[in-house]
Amino acid sequence: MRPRNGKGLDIISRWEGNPALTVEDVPFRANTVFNGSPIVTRDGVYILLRVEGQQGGSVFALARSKDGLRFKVDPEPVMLPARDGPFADMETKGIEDPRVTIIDGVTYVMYTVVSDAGYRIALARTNDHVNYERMGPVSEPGNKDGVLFPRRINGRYVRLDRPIGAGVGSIWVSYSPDLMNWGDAEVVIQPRRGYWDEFRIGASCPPIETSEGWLEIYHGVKKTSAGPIYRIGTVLLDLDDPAKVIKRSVAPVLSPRAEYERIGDVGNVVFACGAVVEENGDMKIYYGAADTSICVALTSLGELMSESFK
Ligand code: BMA
Repeated sequence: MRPRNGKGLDIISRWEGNPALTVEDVPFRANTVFNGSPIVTRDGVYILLRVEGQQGGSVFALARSKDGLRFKVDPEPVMLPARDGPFADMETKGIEDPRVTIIDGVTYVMYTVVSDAGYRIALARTNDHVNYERMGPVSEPGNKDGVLFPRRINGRYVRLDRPIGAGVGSIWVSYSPDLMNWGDAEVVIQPRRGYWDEFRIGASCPPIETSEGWLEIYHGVKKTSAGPIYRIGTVLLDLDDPAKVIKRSVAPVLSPRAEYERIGDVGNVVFACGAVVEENGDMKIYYGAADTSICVALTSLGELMSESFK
């Protein structure tokens, strides 16, 4: 099927220059680049990228752009798995899927650390996008897809995450006084039987504040006889109580259709880790395609809010 650019098939449109970044754009030896999170800076839009090395584990690299579309990757990775100190045992198999959130002017990265003992969520912060200070692990093993809300709610920091409980992957919310100790967890949404997100779901982008609620762009997985299909959907959460769901997209907003989403190390995957909303409401969603490249989807906040909840 010839992929069309948007309407009729998907709610959001693919940038015509996709894939925006492939391993050919990475100036050091690597296998793939995917699942990156954007950061709006004074100098343009950067993306903190997951780059998988040829040995199999992932590191983070920084790509910089003026326009949010055409990126140049820094010559060296900015964050490598810790090889000594307290974090080394947690990161033996790499660091994955960074999600960047700025809270009170501080840039935080929630990411997944992977070791033989399992995966868990960790937190780091940076002043310059190049040097990262590890703050610590912030979950038990068996939890990933941690995304921080960009402000406190009722005095507490808030995050969404995806603990695997009884084999079921649902999106949960939890709260913290200090970003390190988390509790009062509640389930927010669960996989829906018979839907595109029936097998497993997880938070994707850090929640976006709108006048109607927190817009969360999440991923949903359906198992098929040919393997899983990862798609992108939306859910709107109450501004004061994000465990309360206002609306959830019935259909996905983006499904793998383009060749670069269908074919790659893990085919049939679109996996967002962040989005940028510009002053005029235009929106760019950054997603990994087939665990092999970084792509951009274009929409506007108004379009996404009106189309995805129909
Ligand atoms: C998820 C995450 C992502 C990955 C996706 C598809 O579980 O690990 O990093 O893109 O699977 O392989």
